[in-house]
Amino acid sequence: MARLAETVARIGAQPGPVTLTLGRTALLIIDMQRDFLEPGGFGESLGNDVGLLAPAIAPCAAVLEAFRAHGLLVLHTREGHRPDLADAPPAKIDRGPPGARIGDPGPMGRILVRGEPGHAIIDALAPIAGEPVIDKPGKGAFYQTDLDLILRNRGIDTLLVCGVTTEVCVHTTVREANDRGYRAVVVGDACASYFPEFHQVALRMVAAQGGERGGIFGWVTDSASVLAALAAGGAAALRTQVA
Ligand code: TIU
Repeated sequence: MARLAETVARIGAQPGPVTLTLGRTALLIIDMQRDFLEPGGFGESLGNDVGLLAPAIAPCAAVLEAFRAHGLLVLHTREGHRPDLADAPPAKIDRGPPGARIGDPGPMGRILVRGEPGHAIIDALAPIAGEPVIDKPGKGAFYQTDLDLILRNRGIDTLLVCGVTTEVCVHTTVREANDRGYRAVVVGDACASYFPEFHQVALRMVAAQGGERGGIFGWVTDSASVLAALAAGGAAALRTQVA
């Protein structure tokens, strides 16, 4: 009996379509936390307009819903630090303005500290049981985390990557994934940046220098293409089951 997990899907992407096995593919949602998306958190403390990240929420939610509906693996990351800040590099703490640095009290609790309200993933994308949440101290989701171990244990070879911000934590994670042998597919409209031009260029950088087998760091697609591919894959698996 054919299962969706064994189904091969083809997603329209740049620099060309990407073919993947659904059961070896995971959705990785990067840092969709209140601290980055809502006023009073880390993103705003760095001088950013957090409203610029809002357009990524609905596409992210749509892809998340489709992955859940198909029973595919979803993982979430959160950037943040231990309450004692023992894992926060002094250079990173010093970057913020006095009074609004990592660990300082803000409207959503201590800025970028685990367990505080601002550290939580926004309600619209809240993790559910069975979805690993990776707490990371840095920009990259592989740095000082057990993400690689979890992905290898699940037989994952391809990551669909959504989240914020495109050129910072999404890009760092995609680069780390690429060096570790994973295929990365960035869902462009499900990512956002405080700097729209950085968002655009970051996406172009992923798909540049590419050919039929992807760009230098992977592929760039959009949420509509992912939904279409999953719907077609689900239908194909069902047809094989019925036959
Ligand atoms: N500042 C900025 O654009 N991003 C970060 O600090 N972290 C993430 O991107 N998650």
